[in-house]
Amino acid sequence: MTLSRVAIIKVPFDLGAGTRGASLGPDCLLQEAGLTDKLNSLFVPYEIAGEVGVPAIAGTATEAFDPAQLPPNLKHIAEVYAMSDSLAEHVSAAAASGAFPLVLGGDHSIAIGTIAGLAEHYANMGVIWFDAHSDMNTEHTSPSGNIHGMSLGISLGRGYEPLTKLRGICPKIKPEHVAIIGARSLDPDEKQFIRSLGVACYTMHDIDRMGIAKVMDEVIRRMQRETDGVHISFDIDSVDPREAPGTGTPVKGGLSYREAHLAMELLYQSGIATSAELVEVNPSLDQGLKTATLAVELIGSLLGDQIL
Ligand code: 5AB
Ligand code: MN
Ligand code: MN
Ligand code: MN
Repeated sequence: MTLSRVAIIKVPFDLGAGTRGASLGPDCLLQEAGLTDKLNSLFVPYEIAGEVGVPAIAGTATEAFDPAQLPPNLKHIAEVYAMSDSLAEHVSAAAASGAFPLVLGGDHSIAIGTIAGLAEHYANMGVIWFDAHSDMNTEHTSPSGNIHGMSLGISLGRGYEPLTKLRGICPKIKPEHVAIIGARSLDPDEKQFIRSLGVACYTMHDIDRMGIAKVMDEVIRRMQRETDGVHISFDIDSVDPREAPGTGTPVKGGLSYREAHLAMELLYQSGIATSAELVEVNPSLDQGLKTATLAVELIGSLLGDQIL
């Protein structure tokens, strides 16, 4: 991993989720839960390279689509669109500077902008998507209308066109370069889509059977063969709610504390990661700083914190 410099981009945005509060994530992680201290202790050079909050929605959004023609079931689409466009710009600039972009959410809709910015630099980017969910709904299949449940599908070119075509490249990533890890709550149409595209989806069933080490070895080897960069999109709800209660859509039966850490440690050792984002920590639902602290520790493991 080229860790010359980590460019942290804060995204205090939670309008893609059904529950408010993930917007408190970036500051909670950096300050209260000690991410800046962690990076200092690891001697990882970093800078705060930008912040994208809830944008003023005049302008950008209305150029891309006619608000009068909006399909239903896309909650806060104008804000999500404007945030994604601005975030893509920040991430693209960070990647262009040679830094390792580290995006702190925020809800998982922010992956639309992160991946859009990265796609300007990688023709065959791999994405490892740690999540209890697959986030592959569209406005036609979503049971909630919450865009954080659509971001991986949108990056694969499926869904609302102004978002799939954001900044020109569509699709941003190819199905054969994606691996979902930790899935245990998939909507019926998402299952169909995963099967029809042949997306590698390591469910909790697979992890129980194979062990997380074998799963990671398989994913890492494939990424090394077939991709020119690898983005780690880590939804904290991939981890079991006993360890990560502070999140808006918890699902029991998730990754254990050590499984999550081992996955990050193996990624660090492989050196394949070129960017990362940590999403869906909701400090207002947390038990103290339990979930935020876990998130900081996992980022540490991804960036080189080792037991010995
Ligand atoms: B998350 C659900 N599939 O679409 C939907 O936390 C949940 O970013 C989405 O993974 C969860 O509303 C989105 C039921
Ligand atoms: Mn997610
Ligand atoms: Mn999730
Ligand atoms: Mn969630």
